Amino acid sequence: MPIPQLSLQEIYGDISEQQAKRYATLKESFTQKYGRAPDFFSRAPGRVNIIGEHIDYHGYGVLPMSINQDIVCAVAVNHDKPVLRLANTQSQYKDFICTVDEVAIKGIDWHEYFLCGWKGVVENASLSSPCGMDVMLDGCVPKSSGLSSSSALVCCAAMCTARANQKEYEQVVIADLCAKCEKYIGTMGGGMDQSICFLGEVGKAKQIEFNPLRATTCHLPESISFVISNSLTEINKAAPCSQFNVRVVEGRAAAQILAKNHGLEWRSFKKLKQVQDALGKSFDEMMELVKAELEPGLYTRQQLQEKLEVTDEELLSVMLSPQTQTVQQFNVHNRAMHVFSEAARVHKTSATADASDGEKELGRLMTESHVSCSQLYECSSPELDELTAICRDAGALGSRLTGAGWGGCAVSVVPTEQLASFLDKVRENFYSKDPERMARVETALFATKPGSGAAYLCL
Ligand code: NG1
Repeated sequence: MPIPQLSLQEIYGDISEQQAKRYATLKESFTQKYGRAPDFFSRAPGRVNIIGEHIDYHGYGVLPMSINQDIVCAVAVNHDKPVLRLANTQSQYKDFICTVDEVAIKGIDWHEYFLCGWKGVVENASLSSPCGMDVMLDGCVPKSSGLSSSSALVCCAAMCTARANQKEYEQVVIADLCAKCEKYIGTMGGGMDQSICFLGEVGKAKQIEFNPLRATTCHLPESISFVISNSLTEINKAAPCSQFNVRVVEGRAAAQILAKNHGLEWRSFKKLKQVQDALGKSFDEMMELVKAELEPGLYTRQQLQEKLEVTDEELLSVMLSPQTQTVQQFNVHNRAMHVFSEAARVHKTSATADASDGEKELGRLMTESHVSCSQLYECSSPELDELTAICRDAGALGSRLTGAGWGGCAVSVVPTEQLASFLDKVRENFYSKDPERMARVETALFATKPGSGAAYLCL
């Protein structure tokens, strides 16, 4: 399916006064800034991941939904001058300008995420002389909070570039392309965020599988609501040697040791799912192998070399990425246990979600996922542990961190009839005790529903 062109109503349902004002202001700011009206608008949503954390980059399926919080770009094409001019409605994000042959991604400023999407399309479509664009961006996905603001920006930029250069993409093709080009920024992530961004649908959570990329609707119980709560601490997963990138290579190390133990061509194994597929074993059997064959605790670089019978140089080339060349210690046992158990939880969720009592099972699996993220994957934070505990005490059937973690948001599943009292209790017990948290509670704590995927807008 190509990227659709939708009306505001098709995207948001009833259009609030606030939303109508937002689009009018964006149009006006664009015209003021560039002295002409925009030619078109692109819109890409953030997402919340219900379950399946840190397993997409190991090849496993995940269960996210797109949300109404999004990034919108107003765009006019520069046919006669090959210049990119980028501006943001939020003044803390500075203007950026360059010619199309000067594009360079050197850091992690907001405009560099835009350039990732631009570069992805330009390379994929082999555009030898891409046109210039004037762009004004307006975003309301909280940044670095696990709701995929970075991918929404990359995907939106790719859509702008495609339309400005008269290229049409199928949703799965551009999703795949965006997963690859976001890596220019320095993260080694999987494809969950870009996939749900394009494949999300109003009212539907999606089970996303990779290789080949596909999405099926997961029917969730009618009686529940999802609530996002932000711990109001941020992470930067793009930094070199960030914990995120370290986790990617720890999983890869586990995959390579297991592959070598079983006489496989271990150098070609980069993801844990590849090993499971090659061995033809169930999740439980893979967890047994992890217990039997990987040492709990940390492997030093020396120990990894001995295990794999390679030199440090070879370790650098077959296992470590440019971002993780200096990592010295690897917890392969716990990371692999998390990945196999979490992938199994995604399967259980989609198998049981619409059964009678499915909501209780979903809650239980979500809480189990949080414990695994916190204890085995070590991607939680004191604030997220506190917040998810408060959410469970407030009546959530289950609560877990969502997205990369180490800060950012939690997602809770709550019986809809208890939603109001749940929100009151979380406001009281997590936010109201701290004036800084309380000042941000309106945008930090909210119920959410599956929203529309990415679209061009008819306004
Ligand atoms: P967020 O929440 O946007 O930081 C990241 C990765 C996902 C996935 C999750 C953890 C990117 C762009 N996103 O998401 O692919 O691995 O962490 O489940 O790298």
